[in-house]
Amino acid sequence: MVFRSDYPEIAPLDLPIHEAVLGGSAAHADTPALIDGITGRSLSYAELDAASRRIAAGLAEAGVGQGDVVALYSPNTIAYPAALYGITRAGATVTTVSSLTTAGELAGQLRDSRARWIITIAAFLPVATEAAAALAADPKADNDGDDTADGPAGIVEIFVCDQAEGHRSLADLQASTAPEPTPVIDPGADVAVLPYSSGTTGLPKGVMLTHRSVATNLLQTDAVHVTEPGERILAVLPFFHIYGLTALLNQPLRRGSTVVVLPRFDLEQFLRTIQEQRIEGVFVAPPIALALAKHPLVDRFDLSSVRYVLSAAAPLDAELAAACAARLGLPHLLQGYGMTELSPVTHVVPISDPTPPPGAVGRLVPSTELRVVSLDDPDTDLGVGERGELLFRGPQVMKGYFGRPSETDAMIDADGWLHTGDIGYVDERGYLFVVDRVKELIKYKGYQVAPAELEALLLTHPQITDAAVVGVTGSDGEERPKAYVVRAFGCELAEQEVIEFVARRVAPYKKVRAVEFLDAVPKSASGKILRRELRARAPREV
Ligand code: 4UW
Repeated sequence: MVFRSDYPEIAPLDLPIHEAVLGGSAAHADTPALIDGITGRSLSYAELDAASRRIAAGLAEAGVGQGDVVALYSPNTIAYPAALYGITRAGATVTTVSSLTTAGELAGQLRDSRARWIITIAAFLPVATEAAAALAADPKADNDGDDTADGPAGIVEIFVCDQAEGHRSLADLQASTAPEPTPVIDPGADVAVLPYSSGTTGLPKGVMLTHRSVATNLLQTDAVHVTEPGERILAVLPFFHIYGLTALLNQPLRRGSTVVVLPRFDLEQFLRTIQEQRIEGVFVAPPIALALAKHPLVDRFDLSSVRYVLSAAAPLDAELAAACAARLGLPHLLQGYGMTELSPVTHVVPISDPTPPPGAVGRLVPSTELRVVSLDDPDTDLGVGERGELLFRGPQVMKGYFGRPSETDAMIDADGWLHTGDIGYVDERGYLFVVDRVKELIKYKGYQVAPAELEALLLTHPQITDAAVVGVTGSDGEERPKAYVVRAFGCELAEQEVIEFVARRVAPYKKVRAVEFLDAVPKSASGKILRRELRARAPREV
């Protein structure tokens, strides 16, 4: 059976994302759009709108135009959205980069996305320039695995949001006297954002989200969860990830809310900011819910302004959610479910439901269809209460993976259903429960870790002949990457050496947290790693 949303159908929102988000900003021109949670500096809606327009003019003058890709590589700052919407106003696509990235990872994303400009901050210049230099040294912009370069390689210019010797800043771009560009954007075809996700298998890939899919998903989410004009929400989850980009920027800025920005998670700072800024809406991933439920510091702050806490991006234990809610004096925690490839939202627990079932990730947003199919026979559709793989169809399904048609076809079938690799069931009230994953993806604190990426890296070690990485869930409920490694004959490689080898080369959240040595990695006849077998071997031991 096909599960359909109970909410009335909506028409697609055919607007560029900067219009969908800032088009109504004149109605709350003087309201603070963003407040820096540490310095207290703020930017009004009028200032944000004007800054994004001038940045677009400056970028266009610098050569950025329609069809170009600009990498936005910055922690959360109040300047981030001005840069983001400045890029889209210039008609270009934004590829968002993890602020924890290494130079090697950044070079890979720049090359794959064919980004030719970087907007970063002064503190990140060493990594950005090293990545740009790596590209210049190897100019072959091969995006499709063949031997021919696919397009112009190399970074034209690196801008900074703040100030740095030898680099133009956002202020310099805003000082441009060039006219604001007027690209003709086709919302259904043109790609607004290109975040990276490994999806169900393999390496991180550029997820093409059109203006229409991102804008329409904002409307879809409105049915279940609305932030109010003037409402203060806390933005500590990273803007580069689709959860932060949507829940902390696009959605609240569209509604005229005030986004209080923190650059990273520090529990004391987080709690103090909630108290001082009288935060009403808090968006978290499960590790923050855990801290809120258990950490003694929480009692020292006045958190009475908080009206709701919403958790998403990784499984949240129902008891932990209840403990967190009770501590904050809330009736329950809200949850949402989404995926980069789904722009990202399909389910949210409605803020208006006084009694959502514990553990549920939400109800279907409008104009979205869900099928639950048997794991044994994908042609068999399952009904209420039955567990299977979740398939979605709707306007929020991505356009595809950039430059990877076969990976796109493996993810979205001929009838338009996107296969998530998640296992779940729908209860009799229409609430979705996510119970497991059939895909390789590991989630560490809500961040994506692609096993294939770590396996490829491990295989570059001269003393490793084979490797497999799986997620193992610890007694605290947190999933962590664990490597199973086959050592070259006669080698004495130790666990710590493997951990350090990986740690030096990847963003901190991708670190391997445990290593076990094997004689052989278990594989199927076709050579696929039997990940379930490895996961079953080591439950709860990391
Ligand atoms: N419970 C269990 C959940 C849950 C979950 C996601 O990194 P990605 O591609 O994307 C995200 C997006 C999260 C998101 C959810 C709802 C929402 O409102 C919002 O923004 C407004 C953003 O995490 O990882 C996708 C994968 O993460 C897992 C699941 O495996 C999914 O395929 N996941 N939410 N509540 N698991």
